[in-house]
Amino acid sequence: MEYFRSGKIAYEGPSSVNPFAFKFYDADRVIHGKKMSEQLRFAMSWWHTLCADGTDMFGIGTMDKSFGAEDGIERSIARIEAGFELMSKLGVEYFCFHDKDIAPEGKNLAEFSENLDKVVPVIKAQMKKTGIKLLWGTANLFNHPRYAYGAGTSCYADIFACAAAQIKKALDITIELGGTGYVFWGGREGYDTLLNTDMALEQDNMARLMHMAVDYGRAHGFTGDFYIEPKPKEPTKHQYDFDASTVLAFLRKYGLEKDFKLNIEANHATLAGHTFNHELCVARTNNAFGSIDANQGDLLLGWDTDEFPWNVYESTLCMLEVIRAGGFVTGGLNFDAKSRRASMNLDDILISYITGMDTFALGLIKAYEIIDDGRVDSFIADRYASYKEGIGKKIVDGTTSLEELAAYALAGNNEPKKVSGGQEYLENVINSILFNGKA
Ligand code: XLS
Ligand code: CA
Ligand code: CA
Repeated sequence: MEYFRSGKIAYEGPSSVNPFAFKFYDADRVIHGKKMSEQLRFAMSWWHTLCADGTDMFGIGTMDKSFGAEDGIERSIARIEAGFELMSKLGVEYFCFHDKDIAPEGKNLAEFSENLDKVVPVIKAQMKKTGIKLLWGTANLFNHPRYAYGAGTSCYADIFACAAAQIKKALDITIELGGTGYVFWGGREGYDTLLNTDMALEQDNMARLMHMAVDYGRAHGFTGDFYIEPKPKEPTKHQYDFDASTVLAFLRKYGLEKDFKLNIEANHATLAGHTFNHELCVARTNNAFGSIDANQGDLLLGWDTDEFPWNVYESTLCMLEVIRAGGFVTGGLNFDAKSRRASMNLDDILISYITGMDTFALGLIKAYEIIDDGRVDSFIADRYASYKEGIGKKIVDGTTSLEELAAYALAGNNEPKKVSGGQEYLENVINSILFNGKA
């Protein structure tokens, strides 16, 4: 049975008008010594793609995600078939899942666990058949009413234990399926009012849970990375994992920095009042760059819209950071994105992925062009050249003091430098590269 009516999506080049073809993503094209597919490591998000039906605060679902099957295990299995068909047709080589996406929750945690045991072998067989791999797994610790006050940060120890049980199982599955990452996104790990919240205990407990996950994972053969995915708000007013810097401080406070890296999501960066590339740069310069949830928000809306990315400026600046970080190791570009509620057909899903993949393929091509062009990097190098010699070198080498610097400045080296910061020049350079007609 086939769910998606298109055949395998082919690369047809920038002049193609076929919506079911890639214009820029050419999986086997080698750029800077490595295939595009190996550099981009695209992943499908199970939840948005196979489960979300367009339900929002104001209305019921608009999309049929039953895949012709009754609710229950049969539907989970139909979703597996549809998901692997979609990934194979698109040439998406990885997927990401929450426990709750792949099996029905049943009446209680024990039944959920049994249901998971029924579907995991089916996923494994499809992985073997298609060669598609698991990028990362996670536990959904935010949907069930038991997690209304948080999971690892719940005020109730029994609920903390439920979270631990779900994490253990999701880690078992991640290991079983050979996943290279395990994500903590703190869905309800935050608070709405400090009037009822013991912030210190909640954060200590969250760290305790993460340490237990690391100990368990490492003892059971998980060699990949644990990731924290920052997000500033939604669903709680104040999420503990606010942004990359906040998460780094947390990891270091609790001695978790060796096992954890960051999973940066574009839409979460903008919700935190940052650019996407700011968050990536913070991760990279702290040796904590791990993976990316590729999507985009709408700057006119203050919430997490999880749109498929089509902004090539953003994808270019993102890929520039990824290249500077040395590329993905365990991570990849997971499309944590959904077609709009009014884009309700299965064709829309295909077109959404094609657009997202092309956007990042073009971003990769253009990021390398910016590097090869050299004007941006040499501008930055010139701008900081005073730290390469003389007093600047002494500052960088740590061989000077406040007294020496004061004497240096008072001796007359204190005039403002009327040198342009060059922002408009550099923006001009970026546009000239983006629109040079090469791709
Ligand atoms: C929600 C998050 C979530 C995580 C995984 O905003 O993006 O989907 O990526 O739990
Ligand atoms: Ca995400
Ligand atoms: Ca999101």
